[in-house]
Amino acid sequence: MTKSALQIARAAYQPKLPKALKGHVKAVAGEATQSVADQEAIQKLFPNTYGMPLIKFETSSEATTFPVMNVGVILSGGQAPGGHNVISGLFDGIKKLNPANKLYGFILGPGGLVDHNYMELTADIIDEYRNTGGFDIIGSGRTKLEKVEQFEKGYEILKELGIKALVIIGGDDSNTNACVLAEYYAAKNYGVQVIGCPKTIDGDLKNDMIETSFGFDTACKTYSEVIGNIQRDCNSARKYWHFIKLMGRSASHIALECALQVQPNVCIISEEVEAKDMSLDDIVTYIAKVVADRAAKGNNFGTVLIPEGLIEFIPAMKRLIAELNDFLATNAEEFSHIKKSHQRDYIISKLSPENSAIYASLPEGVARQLTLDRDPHGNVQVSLIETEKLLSEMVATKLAAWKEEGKYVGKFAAQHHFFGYEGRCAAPSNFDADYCYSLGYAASALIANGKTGYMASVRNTTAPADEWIAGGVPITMMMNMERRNGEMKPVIQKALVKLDGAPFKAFAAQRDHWAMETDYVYPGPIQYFGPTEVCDQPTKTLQLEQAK
Ligand code: FBP
Repeated sequence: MTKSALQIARAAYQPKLPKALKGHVKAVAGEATQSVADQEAIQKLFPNTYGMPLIKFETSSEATTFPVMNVGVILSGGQAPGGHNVISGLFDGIKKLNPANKLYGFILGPGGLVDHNYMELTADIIDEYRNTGGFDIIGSGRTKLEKVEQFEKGYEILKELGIKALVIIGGDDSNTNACVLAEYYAAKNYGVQVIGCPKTIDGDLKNDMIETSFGFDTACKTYSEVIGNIQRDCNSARKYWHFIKLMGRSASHIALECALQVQPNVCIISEEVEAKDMSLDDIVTYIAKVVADRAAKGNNFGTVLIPEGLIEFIPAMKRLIAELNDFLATNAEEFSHIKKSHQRDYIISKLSPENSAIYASLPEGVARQLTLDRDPHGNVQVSLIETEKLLSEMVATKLAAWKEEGKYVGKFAAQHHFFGYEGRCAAPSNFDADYCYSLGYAASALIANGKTGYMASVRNTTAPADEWIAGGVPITMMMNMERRNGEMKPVIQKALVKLDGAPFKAFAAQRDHWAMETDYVYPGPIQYFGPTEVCDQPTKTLQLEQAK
């Protein structure tokens, strides 16, 4: 691998660990736990892993000897900065338990376990990847581990390699499946522990015990750097409105964090749109009003942040998409015979009056995306909808109408951006480098203590790393029952933006000021070397949530 100068210098960085994980470690059990909801149903489904206590690690004066055991690791789902450090923390942790322990990585996600596709991760390999972004050390994948046949196929290879513990690094769905697997292996007495680690740039795997998912910090800082650069460009040329869509499949944590970092003129929060039952037209009117008000002051420029998942949070759009899904599923044959040029009118004539009117109001390209691009289950691929273009086109139309009515005097020219993939494999910030290494190390301590069905946790993360609290949380504690594909399933509750939470309140208190004034903040690139206030700040979200 040809390395950049930063990669070479960064390889020497020694991630910080919480004090309790530095020497000999003992696990202290807390109170027994309960699931966040649906206790009876979850307990029934997880008789072997329900109700376990919270675990906190503390420094011990006694050294313990551990027998040799091999460990497996899987990276699951979308990439998030810091995954390599979870693996290096896990590697260093298990080698400290017993230098003869081996770590095996399953290739390209959970599929690697089922297909027996693996590699041993030796010290030389690990050293190549310390403090780097990406998941390329073993690759990732989105295969869902949920069927008994997959669990059994997995067990075959675990047994063959002498693997006694499996660490699954993933988001809410992957950790839900990790918990189901832990329960299955426990019920079968297979002697394989399963431990989860909280990953996703989306920031939606968090709760009272998991303060943040790893990767959120670096991804948001990367997006905020480029949004800041765009804002400076836009404040220099003063001729464009930039419509910027930000990744985050469902929750708006990324958009909100970026807004707190860069102070844009507009940021839409999907959870608020849903709570206020806003229509697409309400959102367009809100943006157009900011554009018109700024134009009245001679400012024909600005920035608009849009969360990726917005469309599905607009109640009326949700209803339209549901009707389209049903209609096209039952009338696929007839629809396939309609000439392309007549398809739009055909759909308009078939939908219910409310949905038909919304569909007719959509720009041609978006209407087409809603009827053409469907996933293998026949559903609209919402992430392919270019919401940033949809909104800017509709804002332009509204402004043109207002101009005719004499309500708007100004020029409107838009640029469009989508920031997502460029943040998922960035070199981890100091926060993510330390947090991930600590999570991996905590996972090794959970393994050493014979735990299964736990997620590694590191808390008190706005304090210096030395004071972080490492431990484990029973995954069943985070679960509730939700309807998935028509069936009630146990799943980890997804954390959406809380409208009564401190980060949203801080944003809502300032957004009117940011809309009218050009009060942009330019965060600049992530810094790895230098003053601690520049290099080690956690996200604004964490700082606001943890503020006492
Ligand atoms: P995870 O939840 O698996 O971490 O992935 C999150 C994410 O990055 C979303 O923000 C985005 O919508 C999605 O993955 C994109 O998925 P893909 O990489 O399959 O295009």
